[in-house]
Amino acid sequence: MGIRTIVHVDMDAFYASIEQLDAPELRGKPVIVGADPKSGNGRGVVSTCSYEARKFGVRSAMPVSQAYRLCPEGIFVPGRHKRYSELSGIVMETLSEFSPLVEGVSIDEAFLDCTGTEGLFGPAIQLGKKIKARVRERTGLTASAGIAGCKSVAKIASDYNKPDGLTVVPPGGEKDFLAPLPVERLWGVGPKTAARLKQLGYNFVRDVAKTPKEDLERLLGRWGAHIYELANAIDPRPVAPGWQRKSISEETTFESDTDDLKFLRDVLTGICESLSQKMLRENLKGRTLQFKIRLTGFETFTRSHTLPSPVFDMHTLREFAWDQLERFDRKGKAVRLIGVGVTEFAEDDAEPQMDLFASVESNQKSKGKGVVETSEGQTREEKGQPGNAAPNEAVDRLIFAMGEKFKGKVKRAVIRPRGTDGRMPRLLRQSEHDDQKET
Ligand code: TTP
Ligand code: MG
Ligand code: MG
Repeated sequence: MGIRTIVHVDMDAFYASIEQLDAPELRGKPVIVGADPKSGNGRGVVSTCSYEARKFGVRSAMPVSQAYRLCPEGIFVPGRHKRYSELSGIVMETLSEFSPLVEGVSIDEAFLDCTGTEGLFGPAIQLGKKIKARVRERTGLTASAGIAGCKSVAKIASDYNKPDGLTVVPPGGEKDFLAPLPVERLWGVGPKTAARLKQLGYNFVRDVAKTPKEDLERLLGRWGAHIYELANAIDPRPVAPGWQRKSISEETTFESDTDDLKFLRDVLTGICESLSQKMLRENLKGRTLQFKIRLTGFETFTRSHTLPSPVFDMHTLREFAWDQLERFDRKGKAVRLIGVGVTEFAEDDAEPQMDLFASVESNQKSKGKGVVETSEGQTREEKGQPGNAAPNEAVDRLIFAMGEKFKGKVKRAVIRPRGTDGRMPRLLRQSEHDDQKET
């Protein structure tokens, strides 16, 4: 592979900057996006905060109560996810002006392969300046960019001089750039691996880089080889275009810790319903289900389970979540947070075997405005296998489609095999879906 020009762009304090963009009175102030701090008694976590708030030590994922203690004068705001994804879309669109190879890695960051664009945009430093200026022009927000010959170094470079930074690592300069950085800066080295490395006497990237690969493998197992390569700026991974969400999840932090099993199950049901609708909207199906639980004292556990084929239906999610909740040994402790997630997205490979015919009653019935009759415009055909997960998916799809159509609650969805007579169709599931809900 020849020398590449890989750019990594990451927006600065993304959610908080958007809040400051939309409300000028927040500019220059410590803005903290996340759960309601409730005068220090709030129970959720911080999503992110403005750089003004970071001076006080506030960070992403910190409990809001702690953020409140560190920064009582902070302006706490709840998140507006629709607005954030809208701007994320504009950012990604803007980046695609610079290369057809743009890989979104999260809501606020992307890789671009700009190899061979010197003629158009000039040398790397000019390219970086142009990208940042264009993002600013189109969104009013600042981004930081890193440019290097591979993804892992570009990623570290974009973070090197935040906010509003631009760091260009010249071809061949990658190892020198990485050498003095602490090991935790390596992309993919989490807190646990970093602690282990330090325990073994590897504090800086240079310490890892000069150790023979075999020694690292012996000390760290399979990870050893990977870490050796990262430290030596060996990363041939291509920029894979397309925005690819890698996981989706939802969680709830309780007002006060609870051990009420019925309540916990109800909360899980709500989470699974909402997750399933989101997955449907984004056309996602995942093979690995995750359950997260946080107990009194902030101890957090996750459990995951991989299925033979990908799912998104709320029944499967709920069955999994309820089962995990029941099995989890809390050692008598109450629950502070629970959540469910799905990863390992994949195409569905189940064979559809039977056409199903569907009809829906909307909530207009309950308002006395009459039932939505099953007729051309109000039915949808779904494919599925009776008795398996598929009909559930079909019902979820249907409720979603009807919810969009009637702009409100869909009270009931019914599915019956196509071609049966006009008698009352078999009811597979009842559901309330409020489509106005912020997702
Ligand atoms: P990041 O890019 O990690 O952080 P950031 O953009 O807020 O700040 P930085 O300048 O350091 O890049 O994450 C992007 C957004 O994702 C962030 O604005 C909010 C959201 N997020 C969470 O909701 N929870 C988290 O724990 C993290 C890390 C991010
Ligand atoms: Mg960011
Ligand atoms: Mg980011």
